[in-house]
Amino acid sequence: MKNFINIHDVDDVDALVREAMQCKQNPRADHTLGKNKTLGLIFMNPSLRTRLSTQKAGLNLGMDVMVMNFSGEGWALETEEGVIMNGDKAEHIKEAAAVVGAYCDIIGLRSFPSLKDRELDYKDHVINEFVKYAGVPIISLESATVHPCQSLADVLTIEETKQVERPKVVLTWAPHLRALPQSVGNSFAEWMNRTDYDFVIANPKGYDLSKEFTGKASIIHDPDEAYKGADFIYAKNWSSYEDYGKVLSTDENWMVDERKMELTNHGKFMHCLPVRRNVVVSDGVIDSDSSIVIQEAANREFAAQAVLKQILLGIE
Ligand code: AN0
Ligand code: CP
Repeated sequence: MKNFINIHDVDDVDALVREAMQCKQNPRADHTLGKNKTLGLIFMNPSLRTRLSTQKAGLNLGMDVMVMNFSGEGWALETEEGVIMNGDKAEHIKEAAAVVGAYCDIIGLRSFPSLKDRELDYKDHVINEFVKYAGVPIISLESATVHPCQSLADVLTIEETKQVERPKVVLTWAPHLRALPQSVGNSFAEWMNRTDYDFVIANPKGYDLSKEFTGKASIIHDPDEAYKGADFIYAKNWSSYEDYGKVLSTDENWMVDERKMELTNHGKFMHCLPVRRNVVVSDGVIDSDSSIVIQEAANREFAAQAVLKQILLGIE
């Protein structure tokens, strides 16, 4: 594997999930593989899980790890071509990417969308500029459009938890006060399309994700209908793709609650975290035995490790 930007970088999802399971069984088994290799983790936005799990994964493989928050701590980056840089941006992304690449063997990068200009966001310009100018493999730690490290951990979590061969998995939109990216939903959908699960997306009208990511999923606008018989309820808020970046609804009927979970087949509750309690999910659900959010977050370490391992094997 050269880069890990989205699902198209993965030939065999099953094999990568099996790799992550092996990392989980013995995290230090390959602790010399990354010796004398440096992992740089660059964050343009906040993070708890991605930052710590990817750092831990690098350490498990014997890598040296450097982390930098660009927002607030780095120079403000200009990302457009050909501009006269006489405004508030001190450094161009071309130099920044090349310089980080000079210090690192692999770079992880988080860069959220603006949620203002759909066409620009969906070009995923910042991460693609890093791919172009850093000269080393790039791992997406959530870009403007997808969050593949999260999705790999999600598939791993479903695989180790499912009670039936072909579970019904429901990605449900849930309310939120702020405008959030579509990345987690997009990514989960495109990874689900590479599995054999019965995959359903439930969201209010006006919140359909791009077909580029939803693929063959059935899209339902009634939560009760979607929850029926579900083995997994995967909740996430996203702002509108159609009316780009807008919060069109905060309808609390879409919050994951005990009543709707009763409609499922003893369904498990999943969320990538961070989650707003009693907005996205009720205390009763997230504190119940059906919640597997901590297992899911813990699996981020092994998902990141499987990806790092594949990339390290490619650069040796
Ligand atoms: C981010 C998002 O929705 O993309 C990160 C999730 C992993 N969430 C928030 O900003 C709350
Ligand atoms: N799920 C996830 O990516 O969490 P962080 O934003 O805390 O990294």
